[in-house]
Amino acid sequence: MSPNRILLLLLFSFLAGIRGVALGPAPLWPAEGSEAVPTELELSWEVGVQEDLMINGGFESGVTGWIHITSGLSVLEAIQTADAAEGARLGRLMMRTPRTFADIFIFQSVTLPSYPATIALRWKDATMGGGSLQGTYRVLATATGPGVTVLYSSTVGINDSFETWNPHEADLTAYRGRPTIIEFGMTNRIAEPMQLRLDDVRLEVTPTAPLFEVFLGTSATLGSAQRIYRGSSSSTPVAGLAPGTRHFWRVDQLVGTKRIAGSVASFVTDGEIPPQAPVLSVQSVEGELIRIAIPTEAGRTYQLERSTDLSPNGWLAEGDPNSGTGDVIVVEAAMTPTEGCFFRVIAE
Ligand SMILES: [Ca+2]
Repeated sequence: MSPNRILLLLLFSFLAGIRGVALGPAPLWPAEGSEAVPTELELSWEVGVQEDLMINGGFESGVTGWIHITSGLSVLEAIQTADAAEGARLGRLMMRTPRTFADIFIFQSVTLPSYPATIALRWKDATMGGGSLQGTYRVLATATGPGVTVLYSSTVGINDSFETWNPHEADLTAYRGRPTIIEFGMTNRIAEPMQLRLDDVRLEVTPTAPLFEVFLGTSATLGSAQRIYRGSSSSTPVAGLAPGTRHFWRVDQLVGTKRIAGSVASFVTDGEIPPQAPVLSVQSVEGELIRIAIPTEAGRTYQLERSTDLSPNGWLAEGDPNSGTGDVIVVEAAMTPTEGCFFRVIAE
């Protein structure tokens, strides 16, 4: 490693701290915002894979994040892609003036997470040269400890074409927990133009055997009181949920000593909210007149009944049924204070 690269490694290790917001598990079912979800169901999720460690790996923000040491030899730019499905732009690294035995390269320094995980580098490329055996193209990982690994290497020839993107994957698990330089470079052997196109460069950090904790409640605030599952499964059954009610849930992922919280998702259960039995209260008693307050819902009727002894067949209607208003209504009834009696309301 050249002194230049060591210095940059130190510099960018520290910038690496702004990256790496780990992703928590993603809900699979019910999907966020689902409605008419059964009140008995299996919640399921998938392991949270961290994918944001590279800066601008798709070159959609120009060449931001990519370090290009040029010495005037090469040009790095983000150019328009022909295929809209690939995003708007790709990265292009090319010789400015064809020269023999010239190195051109770009890199990023990334601190790979230290929790138990497999780490894969994925990218796709297309190369083009102006002569047969034009040069070599390689992808390297470098860190103190594991040293330099050639993740990929090939010859650049005249027959290469930009028509086809080549997808690649390389294992970086050995670099776990280390500040690592990931470099894409070419060496020219003959004085002909040479070009590398890159897109969708990303690191995927997949936790090894994570534990999950699942929280479920009817408020978006989910704490330990709402925890319904802890274990290594990717699903858990739940039953007896309130119908017609919005539920909130979240899955946290525990890897090593690290907790990675998922985002809160919500769904609405099927069915109507069952009507609540109204709770009566005595508003006032004046002589032989009692006023009873009944909380009501619009669209329902409320029939006050009275009994002197609470016997099952001893209840008698008191006045006419009252229509609910959505508010508290007050119903008056006559009673003899010295005898006492019981009131109830039948809501329909
Ligand atoms: Ca892109």
